[in-house]
Amino acid sequence: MQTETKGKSLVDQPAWKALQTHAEQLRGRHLRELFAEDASRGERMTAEAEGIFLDYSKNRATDETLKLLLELAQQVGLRERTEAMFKGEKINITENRAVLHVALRAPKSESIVVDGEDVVPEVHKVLDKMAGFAERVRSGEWKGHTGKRIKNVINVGIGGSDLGPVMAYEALKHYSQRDMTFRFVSNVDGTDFAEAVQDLDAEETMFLIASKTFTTLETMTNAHSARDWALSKLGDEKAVAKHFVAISTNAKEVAKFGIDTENMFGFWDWVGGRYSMDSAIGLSTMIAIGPDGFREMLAGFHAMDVHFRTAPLEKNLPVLLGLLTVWYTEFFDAQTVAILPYEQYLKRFPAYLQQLTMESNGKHVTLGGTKVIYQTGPIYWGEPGTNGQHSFYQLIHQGTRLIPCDFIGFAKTLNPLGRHHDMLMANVFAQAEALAFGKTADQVKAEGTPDWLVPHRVFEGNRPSNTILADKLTPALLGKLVALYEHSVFTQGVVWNIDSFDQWGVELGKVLATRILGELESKEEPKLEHDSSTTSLIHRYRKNK
Ligand code: G6Q
Repeated sequence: MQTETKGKSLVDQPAWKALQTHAEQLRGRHLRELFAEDASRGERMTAEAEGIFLDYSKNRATDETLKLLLELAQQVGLRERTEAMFKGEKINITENRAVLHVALRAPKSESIVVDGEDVVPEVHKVLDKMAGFAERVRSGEWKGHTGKRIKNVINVGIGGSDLGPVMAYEALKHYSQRDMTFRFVSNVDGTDFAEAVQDLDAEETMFLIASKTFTTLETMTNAHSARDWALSKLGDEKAVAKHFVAISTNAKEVAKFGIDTENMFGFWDWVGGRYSMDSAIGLSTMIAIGPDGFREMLAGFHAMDVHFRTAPLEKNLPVLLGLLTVWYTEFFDAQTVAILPYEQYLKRFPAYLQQLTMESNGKHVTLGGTKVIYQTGPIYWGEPGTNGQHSFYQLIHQGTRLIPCDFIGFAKTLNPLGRHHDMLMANVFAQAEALAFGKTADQVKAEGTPDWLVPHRVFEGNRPSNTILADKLTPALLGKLVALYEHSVFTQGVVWNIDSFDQWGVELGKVLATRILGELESKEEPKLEHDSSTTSLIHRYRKNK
């Protein structure tokens, strides 16, 4: 088992030490100076691949910073660890699993062997089965129990079995079959299910029960409520076969639920939940945009995989993004990263990234099990622009915290409407500029501001951001964008020497509530053995429910 990266703790790597010293020197420097000293900075500190352009010049970093960060990547063995992932080695050591979301988008011609078996043909077999099914639903050939066409698709899942599908559906709505309705039920709060079905006709509704384990409390509860709802309207057990399909790795539980395993779409234990939107978990996406669109998305993912695996580190988009995140997290005490898409269709992208990044890198021990002595995964958050500008940007501009931002924008809109798109994009550029350069007291005074008001109107600037630009939002582009962040997260995890692919914190939540549920539901007064706070909350709830 690997303990510390190449036998050394991160903080003992020569590049880490050099970065510490370098960060001290750079801390007092302003982006205004860095730009003034170097006229080519804005053009030079950029990278482009697969139609994604990254301007990282507005970061508090110099060529020296990048050089040291890239050295660090080499010293921690980023390349070797990347190869280990792509080759199917069991890099998720706490679960003894390979980490092969890259196999989900590998072309048929590739071969990736896990436990002596090439997984690529299996991947394509499932994709073909999904495609056949999606076509039948989209064309109306697949009929509900009473012979009506399926018009409504409801994905029932949570976490990785929900956030990816919702995000992708919203992102690619423009390409979706518009005479169908897609909804997503995740919360065990009955309101989520009740609202999702309240205006739907059960005869025209299909449920996709998406759960890798098929044991997740929330999903199973919602799935049973869906079954009860459908059967109460359709009145026949046989209806399940026409209105329910399962996406899971657990055929036994699927059959127990009453879904014919013919109507089950499988995946594998080497696909982590938060890395599964391009597996069968993406069935709702495929029904929405069609198999061709889905394959375009996979091709986009794959193009970014190849870029990540082969492009030189200094031109490698995920590597650059990942290393800059490490830079701020470790040396500038940044605690969060704001994801700011200026594209309405990406409205669920920040929520999706929250799981991808925080479930992956929210870890406090190294692969070897020792407590880290540095910070790991930052908090990711965000909202689409320009809405955020009228709410939390105030704190990013003038608050006391350093919040690196990723702006995401497109040259073309999918909905041209007067001047809207130019206005939207003007805001991207203006915000990034204002954050970097700010407004000095002299500038504020020159505007005729009274002295007492000047400090309030000063913008310090020197607040870092990346700007990510692409042509327009397509299925392929979405695949590239998601893979960009997946591999950025991987890069960060390799530097921090943590297992980015387990989630013991989530597992804990899965068992904790069960005991209390019994106590809330028991007819007799339960004997409670909690702390005094939990005990009194349970008593209060039992009294008032
Ligand atoms: C993701 C996590 C977690 C998982 C959900 C749903 O990486 O493991 O978010 O996706 O808990 O799990 P099931 O798909 O097994 O229902």
